[in-house]
Amino acid sequence: MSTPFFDILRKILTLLNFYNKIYKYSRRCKLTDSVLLYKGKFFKLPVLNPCDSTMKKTKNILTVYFHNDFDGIVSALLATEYLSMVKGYKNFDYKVVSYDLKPKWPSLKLKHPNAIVDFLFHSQADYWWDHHQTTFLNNYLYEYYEKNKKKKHFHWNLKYPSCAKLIYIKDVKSLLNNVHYEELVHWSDVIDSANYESPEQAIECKEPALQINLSMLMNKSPQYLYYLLNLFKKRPLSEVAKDLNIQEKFKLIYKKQKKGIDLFCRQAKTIDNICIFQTSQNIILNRYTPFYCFSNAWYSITTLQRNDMVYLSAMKNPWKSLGKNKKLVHLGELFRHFGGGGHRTIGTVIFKDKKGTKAKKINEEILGSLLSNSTGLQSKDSKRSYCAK
Ligand SMILES: [Mn+2]
Repeated sequence: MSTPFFDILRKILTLLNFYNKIYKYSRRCKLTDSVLLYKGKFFKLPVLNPCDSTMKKTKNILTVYFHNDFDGIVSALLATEYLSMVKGYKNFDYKVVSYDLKPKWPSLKLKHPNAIVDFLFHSQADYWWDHHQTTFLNNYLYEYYEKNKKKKHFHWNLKYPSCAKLIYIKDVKSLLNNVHYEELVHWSDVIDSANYESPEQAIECKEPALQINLSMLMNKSPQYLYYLLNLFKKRPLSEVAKDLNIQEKFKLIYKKQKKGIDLFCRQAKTIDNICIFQTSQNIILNRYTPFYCFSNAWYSITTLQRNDMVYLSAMKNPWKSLGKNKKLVHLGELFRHFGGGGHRTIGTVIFKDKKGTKAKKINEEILGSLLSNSTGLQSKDSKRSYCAK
């Protein structure tokens, strides 16, 4: 049956169907998307907008993921040097990473090309350098590293005190012998492995590198770390440390640290060369304060009470060897019994404790354990070395 009426009706229906398809498709596409109608179907076309002209440029930008500390910054700088001199990259973007990222790090999508320095291994890494033992978050990542380490530029070596040293020795030293970089690497080693000559060096921060490092306690924003990276690139540390922005932060944190030292010195006690300190005051305490105040102490036990929370830690004096007959207490293991952890020479535990009864009990047990491992070998009790000054 073909009358003009039905012909018109069919055309109207086809048109309506057509507009309906366009409407439905446009809901799925962004307004800027180009659409091609072919054999009654719609196809999305590759976007050709102004962004496209920058596509080629962005491809050449290498993203450097670096750890948010002194070693991380120097590592980023040295990796940049290698990647530009050897691999020909000209443009770099920097992303600061911290251990807060740990839970989501393995599944995080990284930009390519990239380099990761002084931080956890990632299966999408193009270039990677690290010196941490705990760098592989799961077995799959370790196996992936083992399989690809020869094909890709992956460097993992635990013997280096800093990642900066690893990059410098493996990839940079042969390209340029730069006194300025040697200085940066030296201080990365000292800071990252806490290898200070004395408690005075660690606390008083007379060296430029240590002042810069302390300033980061005030500000660890990506902007500030990137600011430091740029300064490290251009000037020696003695000049960088004079920067007013850095000095302002350093002086502020140094003043707060000094208050902590004074309180510590007034209130801490020693029992058989074990230095004990407890406070509920809101202070900043440098971890080496006990051995700055009591240089003869073997160990320190520190309890900080903030509101309901207790931060309890113990540390071995890194500048004092215990002698042949003394058994070193593995503090990390000891603290594991109380739900904490740590390394051989430092143990920490954080818990909720309103009345302080739990803190008291743990304190006693730790003290008991340290004392029983050093009985009969105590030297004269510690004197207040700092307060005497
Ligand atoms: Mn490091």
